[in-house]
Amino acid sequence: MPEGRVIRAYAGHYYVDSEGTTHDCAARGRLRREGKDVLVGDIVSLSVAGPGTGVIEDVLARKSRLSRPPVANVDQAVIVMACTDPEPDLELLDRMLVVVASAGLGAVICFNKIDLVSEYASRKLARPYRRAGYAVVRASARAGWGLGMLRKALAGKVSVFSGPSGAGKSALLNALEPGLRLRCGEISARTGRGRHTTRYSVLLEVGPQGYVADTPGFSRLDLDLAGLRRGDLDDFFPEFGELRGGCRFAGCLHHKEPGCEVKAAVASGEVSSSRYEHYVKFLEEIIEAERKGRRW
Ligand SMILES: Nc1nc2c(ncn2[C@@H]2O[C@H](COP(=O)(O)OP(=O)(O)OP(=O)(O)O)[C@@H](O)[C@H]2O)c(=O)[nH]1
Ligand SMILES: [Mg+2]
Ligand SMILES: [Zn+2]
Repeated sequence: MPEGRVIRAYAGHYYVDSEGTTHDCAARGRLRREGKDVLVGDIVSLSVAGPGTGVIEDVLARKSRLSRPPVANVDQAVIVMACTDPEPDLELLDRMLVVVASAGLGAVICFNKIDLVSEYASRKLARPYRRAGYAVVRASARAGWGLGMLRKALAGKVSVFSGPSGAGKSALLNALEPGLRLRCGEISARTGRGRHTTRYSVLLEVGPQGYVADTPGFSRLDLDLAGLRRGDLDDFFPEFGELRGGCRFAGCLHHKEPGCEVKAAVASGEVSSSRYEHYVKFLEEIIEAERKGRRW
């Protein structure tokens, strides 16, 4: 039985990409009775009924499931920050990196609008993240720079674009896939932001076997760190990784403890002080949330 990926769901129709064709499918009633809903992003098995039509027979196990937007099997978030206009919000970027990693997803950082700043400035922004081991793309949707790298990062994966309004998420998608401009317009017209009918999402095919959800993932609502434990936060700062072994105390939070190797690396400039400041801010937030949680 062929398998395919649900790229769009609308009013009981599921559009399934399988073997190079998009099939307009219904779902077997049995699936609903078994409590199996079909989400955009799902891998399904289908029986082909006629040319371009079929029936979804089963939903394969999901790797992940996002609720906003509702998409299954997302592999990674592409976090887009403008180098300027609007000014980059590095605290938001670092927070998103923690949230994305704790959701089990990969991250790609895209510093966009490099056409508006000096090369020195955009490299300076990217450096701490490159050094921490993140995949970083410096791009300009306007000038068409960095698109090859971005396309490569999207290939073969399901991605959501995240980042503040005005960073250039839509512009980048349109630059990546010129045919999208129309489809994007069409989709946003039909989704109509203000209406209450926005309960479906669409995957857009970008590059070879790459899919991007049309709705930005991770709104500010999803960026609460309260679910994390204080001792786990440093797992999500990859540049702390090997240093941690050198801290004097096992379970060092790299905050007020003496003999902390992470703090020493911040002092020597090896670890970015901006990244460390955000770590401390998040840590204090988590500790505060743990305190509140304990009060009853
Ligand atoms: N100079 C320059 N302008 C850009 C670039 N990318 C996007 N813009 C402009 O920045 C503005 C915002 O871009 P959008 O793509 O709409 O931003 P967005 O991230 O999709 O914003 P929301 O949909 O509100 O979340 C638009 O006026 C774009 O033309 C770029 O690389 N360089
Ligand atoms: Mg947009
Ligand atoms: Zn430490």
